[in-house]
Amino acid sequence: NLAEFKEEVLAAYPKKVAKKRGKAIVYNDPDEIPQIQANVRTIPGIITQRGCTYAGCKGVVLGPTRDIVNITHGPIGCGFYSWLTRRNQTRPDEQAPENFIPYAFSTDMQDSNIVFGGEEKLKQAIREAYELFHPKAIAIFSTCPVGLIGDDVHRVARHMTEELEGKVNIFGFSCEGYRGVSQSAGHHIANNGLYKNLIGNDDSVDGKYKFRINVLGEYNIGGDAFAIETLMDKCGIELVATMSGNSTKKQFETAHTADLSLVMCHRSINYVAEMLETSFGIPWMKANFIGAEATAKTLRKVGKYFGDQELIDRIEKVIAEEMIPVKEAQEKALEKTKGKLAMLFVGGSRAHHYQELFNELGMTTISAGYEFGHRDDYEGRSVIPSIQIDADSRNIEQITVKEDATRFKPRKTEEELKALEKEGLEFNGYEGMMAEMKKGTLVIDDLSHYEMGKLIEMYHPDIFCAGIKEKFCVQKMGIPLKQLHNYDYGGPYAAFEGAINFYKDIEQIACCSIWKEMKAPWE
Ligand code: ICS
Repeated sequence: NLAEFKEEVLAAYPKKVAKKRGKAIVYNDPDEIPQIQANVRTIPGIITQRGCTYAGCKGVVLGPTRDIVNITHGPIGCGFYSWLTRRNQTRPDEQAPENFIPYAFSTDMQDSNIVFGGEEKLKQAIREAYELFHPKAIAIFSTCPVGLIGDDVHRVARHMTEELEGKVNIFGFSCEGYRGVSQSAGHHIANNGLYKNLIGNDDSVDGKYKFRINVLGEYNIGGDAFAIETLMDKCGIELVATMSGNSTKKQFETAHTADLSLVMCHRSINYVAEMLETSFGIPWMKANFIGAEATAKTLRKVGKYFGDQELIDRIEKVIAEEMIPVKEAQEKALEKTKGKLAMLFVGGSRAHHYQELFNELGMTTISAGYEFGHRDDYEGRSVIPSIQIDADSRNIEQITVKEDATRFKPRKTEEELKALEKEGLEFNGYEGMMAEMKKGTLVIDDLSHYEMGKLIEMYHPDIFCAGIKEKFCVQKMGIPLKQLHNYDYGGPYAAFEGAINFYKDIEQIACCSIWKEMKAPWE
């Protein structure tokens, strides 16, 4: 009985904490979506799943790009812990043979740099990186101490651009860990930086197909972007830019030449989708490649958008072919997975997207939540006007984006967009997690470690999805944990190919009888 959870958990908290946490623990009703508290500061002392603003900017958004040298200005730990733990993959090619992803570039700040300033050390790091690698671009990421002591990474970027005679594009990010309440602030800061420093720098158009799209909010974890690239190629659709899985500097710079943006992870990159529309006239649609049905639906949306019969036929053919092995794998897994229960507490979009895959496995998600999602990620984009802007959000730069004087070109007229909407396409919108969860399920934002333990103790799900910080605590309680950040060692899980991988992996993990033998050390 899920209804007992909230009362029992809140009873253990001090009064003030209970009041605040109470607003973040909500019973769902898809027909009358309740309001949830989200994107507010974590209560000090509570063990949160969240990461920091630096992680969102450097690790998440810029990290997966292979030919930009990303220098962390800060103590070595920040660079080390954002160094490939997310398993974002890349595949160098002739266009961009460089691959800096395996490196962890850091200024390795010491006590003396904190006392006397670290700008000189940063300049030296940039000189060294330039001499060694001659990269096309260098990005600098600020960590907490940089903001606290007042090092100016933007001044250093300007200085070094001059010193290196403009031969390399150098830019900085004020993404100090504490700048926002979570990594979500880092996404926003990164998006602003992409727009100011890269997007639109290169007007060249090449490629083999005439239907040209961007996939935004896809980071190639475990090879997801590879699976999407292969699928697009089969359909005859050009991927101009993926942001930022398996991406290159050039992809960012030419993204404005695409004719449609598909937005996968809205949370991390919606700002870029909007900027591309405002500046260059590229419409955007929410998309999802997690789940076979969702993938088919997304492809059909693209076909409808371009309205080309040849493309539509080709897409249908691909879907029909791909669905054969998908159905086979699904039926096999379903024998064991049907009726099992899942809980998902992940980031800002996967806790929602992965419910699709669990549905395909006949499993029910009885409780889910984001670490750092905003209310619209839960309740749907239509709530945005009613979200109160607080001091923490105001702390993040809002850049003004205008129509590009020469390159703004609406890809569809108002009438064409209206007609497409009539046919069922939705632009600039999306539903949140709650619309797709059952009535009475538990939605919890910024789940605390204590609440996680209670969920498991009270409801014994068959699988718990979260990250490395939770993994072994949960498994010691006898419940298998699947990491949905880096996929443990698995993946890809996107597109048709990924769905098959996921069915197999979940069947193995959630239906393995060994978990019943597990006893916690105190049992
Ligand atoms: Fe988006 Mo981990 Fe993405 Fe999401 Fe984001 Fe992070 Fe990862 Fe998670 C992410 S960008 S790193 S889909 S690839 S910050 S898994 S919101 S928390 S659910």
